[in-house]
This record gives sequence, C-alpha cells and structure tokens, in this order.
Amino acid sequence: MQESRPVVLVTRKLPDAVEERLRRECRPRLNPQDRVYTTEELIDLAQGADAILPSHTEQLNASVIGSLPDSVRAICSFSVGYDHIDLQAARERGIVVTNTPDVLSDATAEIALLLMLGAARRAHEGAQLIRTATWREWSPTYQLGIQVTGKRLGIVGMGRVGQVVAKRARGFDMEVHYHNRSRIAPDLEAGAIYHATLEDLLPHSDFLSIHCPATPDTRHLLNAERIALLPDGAVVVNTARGAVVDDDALIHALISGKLFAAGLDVFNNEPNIHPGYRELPNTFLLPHIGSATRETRDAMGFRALDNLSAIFSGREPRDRLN
Ligand code: 8YV
Repeated sequence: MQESRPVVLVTRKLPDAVEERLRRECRPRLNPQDRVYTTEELIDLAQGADAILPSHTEQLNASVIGSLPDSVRAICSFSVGYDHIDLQAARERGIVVTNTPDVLSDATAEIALLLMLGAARRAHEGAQLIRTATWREWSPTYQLGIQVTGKRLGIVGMGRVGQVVAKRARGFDMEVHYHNRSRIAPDLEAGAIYHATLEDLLPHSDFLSIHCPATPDTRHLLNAERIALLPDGAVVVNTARGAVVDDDALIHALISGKLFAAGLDVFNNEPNIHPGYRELPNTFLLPHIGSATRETRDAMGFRALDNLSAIFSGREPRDRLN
C-alpha cells in the first residue's frame, strides 16, 4: 500500500507531544539537535517534502521560496507572525501558508504585562542588586519606580493579543486607549478609547504596548518623531516584532530621560540585539519568550498540525494566509 502520510520538514525541535503527533500523522523530518538551518540546508532538506513546518527563525523570502522543490505544497508556520514568509511568492508557487493565531494570545499578553510591570518597577535593577550582592540599604527614596495602576495604556494594534492585554490591564484600573487600522466592535472595545491615528494615540499613552505585525508599513513605526509625542516619562513595551521600533531612536529617548523605561521581548536582528539596550539600567529585556509556556507551545504545534492535516485531506485550513 502506498504511504499517504505527508513528508514534513520540521525545522526546529518541537515539544514532545507535538512531535509524537507528527510521527503518528506524518512522516516528519525532525531536528532533534535543534540547530538553526542555513538557507542551503533548508532547501536541501526540503527535497521530496510535501510540507515545511518552520518557526520564525527561518527566512522564507521570495528567493528561498523560489528555490523550494515542486513537491512542497504547504508551509504551516509554528508562529502567529508571518513576516518571515513571502506570502505572495508562496501563492505564485501554489504553496498554501498558515500560521497559529489565538492560541498564543494569553501567553503573549502575560509577557506584555510582565514587561510593563518590570520596566515601571525597575525589576532589572532590583534583581541585579540581589544577584550581585550589592544591595546595601533600604531607604524611602530608594529604587523608586512608577506605578502602573490607574495609568493610561496605549495599545498599537488591537488584534487578538492587544485585546487580551487591554482586558488584563483593566485589572490594574488602567484607562485603555488604542489605535488600529480600523475601529473594532464596541463589545470587543469594552470601553477602550479608539484613536484613528497613531499620532492621536501617543499623547494619551503613559504606557505604550505594541501589538501590530511587522510589515513594510509598520517598519520603524515607533521612530524619534513619534516617541516625541509620548508623555514625558512614558514606558514603551514591545512583544510584537523588533522591526516596528527604530532602535537608535528608542535608545536615545531612554538615555535622555524622555522615556522612563522600556520593556522588550522582541528585537531587530535577534539574538544579536542592539548592544545599546544592554548598557541601559532602564530596560527590562527578555529573549523572545512571549509564547514560551508549555501549554502554549503545545497548542501552537497542534494548531500547525491541524492546518497541515486539513490541507493534506483536501479541506480548507483554518488559518490560511494566502
Ligand atoms: C513564537 C512569535 O515563539 O508566534 C510568533 O509570531 O513571535 C513567537 O511567539 C515564534 O514566532 C515561534 O516561531
């Protein structure tokens, strides 16, 4: 009998439960060493594969997609973001592309809140004092941060993650403002105040949390001119993509005191981030762990597999992007 299970190139080591299901439902080419493949290796390993299950660490730009073998019919990404995949190039080659929305909204919103709190309450400096045994004193004016409770939160991109962040922020009595390409329905807004332009939103944002995708339009969306529109002493948080922020402008504003602090989980050129961030005491930095919970990484894998299995059983995948 001819084997009908699709051959799937899985570029990164996935959670055990996901790999078990992969072995049951597909013929996976796994990466137990979890080495990040070069483009050449990826193209080589894709020979004869029916599908690729990449993470955001693989750049599937037009040239890579153009070099994939004809056998590849689907790219089911283990990510909600898809800035690493050229959708148009994939469409032209008849390759279906999917992502994993919804299942990581809670985990990513948790990290946004952690960054907000950590940046505002100087968690990096405090932790450093403890770890380096340099904590010498307590005083009423020592290590003063700024309070999150009751402040205004500006959300850039009120999609799935932005909406969960707004909901959690209400638990801190924050007044939620947002900018989105279009206004969302009143029941989803839940009292959040819509601003038709980013320029309108910024002056209302004591805290600014970025949740828009990285596209050519949003590249360096947070630049020097826009940072200048934030209230003095604002806190900027990014759990979306580094490309949305102009690093030099953000670092300059953190040094000048225009901004009180920044909490960042995503960066340009990860993991070789702009060294300026590391040198500043008022940055609270995490290594792209927005969706890194056991529950969520399982759910992302299963969602990618649901999409894959739909495609190879002739059904429309739930999360088709192109
Ligand atoms: C993932 C993310 O960890 O899903 C995304 O877009 O940024 C992260 O939460 C990563 O992309 C996995 O490929």
